[in-house]
Amino acid sequence: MIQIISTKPYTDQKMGTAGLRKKSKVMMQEHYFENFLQSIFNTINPSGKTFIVGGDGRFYNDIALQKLIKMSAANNVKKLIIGQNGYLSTPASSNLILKRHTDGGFVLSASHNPGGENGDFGIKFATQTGGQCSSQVSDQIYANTQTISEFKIYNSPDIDLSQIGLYKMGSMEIEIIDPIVDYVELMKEIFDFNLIKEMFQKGFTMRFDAMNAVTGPYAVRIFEDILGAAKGSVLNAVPKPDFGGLHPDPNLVYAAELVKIMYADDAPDFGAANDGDGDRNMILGKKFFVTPSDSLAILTDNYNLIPAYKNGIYGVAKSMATSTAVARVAANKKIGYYEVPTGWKYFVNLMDSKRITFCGEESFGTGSSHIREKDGIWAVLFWLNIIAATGKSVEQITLEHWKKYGRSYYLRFDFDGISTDTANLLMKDLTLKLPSLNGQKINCFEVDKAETFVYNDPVDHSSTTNGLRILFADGSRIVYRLSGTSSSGATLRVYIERFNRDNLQADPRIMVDELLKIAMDIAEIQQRTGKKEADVTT
Ligand code: G16
Repeated sequence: MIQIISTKPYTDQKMGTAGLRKKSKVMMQEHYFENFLQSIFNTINPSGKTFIVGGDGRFYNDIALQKLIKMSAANNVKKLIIGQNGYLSTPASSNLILKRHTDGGFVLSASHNPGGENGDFGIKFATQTGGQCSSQVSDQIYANTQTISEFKIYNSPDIDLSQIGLYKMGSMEIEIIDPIVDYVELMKEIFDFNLIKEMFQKGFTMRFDAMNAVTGPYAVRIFEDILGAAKGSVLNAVPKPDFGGLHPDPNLVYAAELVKIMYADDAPDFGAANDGDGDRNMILGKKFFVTPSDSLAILTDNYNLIPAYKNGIYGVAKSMATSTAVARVAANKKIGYYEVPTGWKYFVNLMDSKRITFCGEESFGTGSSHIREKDGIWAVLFWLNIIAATGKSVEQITLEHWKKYGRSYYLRFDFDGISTDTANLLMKDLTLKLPSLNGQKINCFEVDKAETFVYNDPVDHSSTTNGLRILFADGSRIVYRLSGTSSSGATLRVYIERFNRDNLQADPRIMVDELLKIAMDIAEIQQRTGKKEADVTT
């Protein structure tokens, strides 16, 4: 029953920030998916192991899942635990890896990238930690893709994934499970569901935009069925292979329907959105947006309001590019504080070694050590729990936070679709230029430090470089990075932060404008890319 099929390597199967992400049509090339999966198997030896499997329901999920099942059977995997209909959000998958003590898992998703035949497809591979594999492992997998000559696949009809139950393919067991139930149980252990329920009974209103992606069924079950939010509070609740044409990235640009509702005069009390695979979140109040960096700081400052954290938290971490708002909270609370490269995988060692409980990133990700991935619905429930416990609005909570700690005005500017060569040369030249900026005064900003960011992991002692940063004496910062999640070409990200202790309600765009000009000049962005301004600002 096991077929051994000859194949030839593809040269472009290097994982980025979070797994392998490509255009769907690239992924659909002959043996492309099979080569990559067999390379993972060749690296980790899956014999006798158990994996959690699911996806965000995007185009090609159904076909890729059947390939994954058949290749697992042929590679002697002991058992696959699969979400019904192939659905599992990234956080639900991480939870199951830990809860069922499996050897890892696969989520078929390109996360916040658009789906469909002309969109993107991806594969996230997690280890038994519940977090995505380390760069060392992904380097080995990539090396394997460069020499692969054959893959193994079981010759068998497709498995029907619509029915919960136990099945077999050869000697491999297949368990099809409800993708939601274990996740709901976990959320109930963390948050005060009764308190939130009472708030909805008293007339509190919310909208959650699932963006036609995987969190729809989770959100309907939790917010509407269990907590009692009004029916219809969850928008775009049915996962669709092309996300109904939406770009499932929960930010002010792409979650346009929700933003329109939340900025209307009759806006509900609370708004939130999640991305394709449910690990990102955006938080909105009435005509009010909370940046992900501020959200991390506010959640950390209010940990004592949440049942699971009320006895204390270990510490907090952020990606370097994320604003420094949470650093001030950590200093005030006297808890550990860490800055890591972009990529949730860098938080895993810190969580496993109990150095941190919370972590977050500017890219709309927040989470805690309840799992080893960022968690969109967790962040929404955290906010609902704070609102229920304090009786304050999103805006009030945020304004009070700024009054206590000052405000980091923060925006990210993305320059998309640059040729890889242009982007790499820009970063290389900028790296060489940075030391000459040290101590210089640019307009009214004095450069304190200009450097390549180097992260030395305190647990496994690995060293990673990620991005360039210019730190100014007044606490402002400019950070440059190339995205590791583009499916083609390069995206240059420029992150600007300007700290202010007193002027708390200005327009962020105006506040960061001068620094943006400085950032564009220093990196010669217009001369090198032809772009006068960013394609997307978040
Ligand atoms: C992934 C990673 C995040 C990262 C984000 C953006 O998120 O898990 O850690 O912040 O990509 O990365 P980049 O700036 O390199 O594009 P997701 O939600 O896409 O899996």
